[in-house]
Amino acid sequence: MSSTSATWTSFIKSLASYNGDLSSLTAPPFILSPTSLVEYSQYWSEHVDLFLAPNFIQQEPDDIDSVELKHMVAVLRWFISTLKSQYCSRAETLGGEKKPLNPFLGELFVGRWTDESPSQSFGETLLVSEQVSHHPPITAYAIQNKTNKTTLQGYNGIRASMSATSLNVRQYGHALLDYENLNEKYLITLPPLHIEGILMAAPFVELEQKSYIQSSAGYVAVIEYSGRGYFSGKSNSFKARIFKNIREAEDKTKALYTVSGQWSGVSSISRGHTIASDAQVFFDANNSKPQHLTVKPIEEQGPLESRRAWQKVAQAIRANDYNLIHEEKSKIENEQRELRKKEAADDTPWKQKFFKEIDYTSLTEEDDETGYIKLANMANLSLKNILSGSIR
Ligand code: 0T9
Repeated sequence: MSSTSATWTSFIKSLASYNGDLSSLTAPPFILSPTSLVEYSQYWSEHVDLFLAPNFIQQEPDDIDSVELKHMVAVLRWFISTLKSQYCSRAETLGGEKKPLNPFLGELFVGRWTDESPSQSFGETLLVSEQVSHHPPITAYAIQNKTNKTTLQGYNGIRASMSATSLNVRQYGHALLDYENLNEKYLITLPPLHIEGILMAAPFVELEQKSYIQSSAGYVAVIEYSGRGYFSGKSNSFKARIFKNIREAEDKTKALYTVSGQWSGVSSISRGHTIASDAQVFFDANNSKPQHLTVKPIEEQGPLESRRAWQKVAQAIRANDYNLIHEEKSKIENEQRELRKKEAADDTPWKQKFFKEIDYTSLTEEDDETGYIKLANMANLSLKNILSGSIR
């Protein structure tokens, strides 16, 4: 620790002026991850069964709940199941949160989840993730299951600022989930977070405040996050409430369902606004292993594909070879600089391969084919300030 503590101290100082643009952060090698941020989109679908679950829900004659409400509960369960992958997987595989590789413009990550269902009713689920902006870093992604006409698409950016002991991160962007067979869409907002343990060189993520899931059927889930010493005293805690609509959400006693527990562990669900003593298990992250996607072997990947492009840097990181990391990174950065220069000279600006940018501020609810504006309005969320959870 002693030899690293000096570099760590200077790294913490550089964090003080960090704004979310990864290229401005020079971190000591032991905190570097060999994985690019463009890969993080895969965390949305490591529980494919839960992602597709709403498609397989049957309405029974004696059901109290509408089928749309049952879908909402299933979507919330899927969302909660994504959180451990999203926010704990580096801690689990690398021993702590690490600084991801900063994706270059146009960097791609593609992969697929094979059908592991006993009935073979899932079919394949595909992921394509593309770095659509470099300054600041923005990743766009789509996860699609054609068999069940289920698609998740979204984009992610961050804004960061350092406080005395932690790095505070706001995510901007949103995800849209479309169950075409059910004729239902869901808008998902992204929770703010902070990185704790920085002073001890043992960083980890804690989620905070709120995020929302708005269903096109009206139902809305409000998810509140808390860490150690807040309402349960445990890290990675949350409380989620499902309401008939956003108006009802002003009064917590109107909750149709309440879910409470740890998103990285066990949570329970009860009907109504309190957790009853006979509450059912909602999701148990310890008992539900993530299904990792499969990616082509590196030799078969194209030059823009993340693992191929970063292969040498990743090897250098694994070997802890500081000079080599720097050398290999510089090659990529210089190549990118040349490309931008050439594009400027030829007047042929870079174009996204898989995604198109939509200016929602110039669209009306009717013109917007994505359904985003309608859902954002239903949830009372501001369109301009897409920072998650910001009520207009
Ligand atoms: C979208 C997710 C996001 C990306 C990461 C903040 C962070 C980069 C963004 C928000 C995913 O869907 C979910 C998970 C983790 C987020 C990362 C955690 C993290 O620490 C990094 C930042 C940029 C750093 O690497 C700072 C250095 C760090 C090691 C702390 C000292």
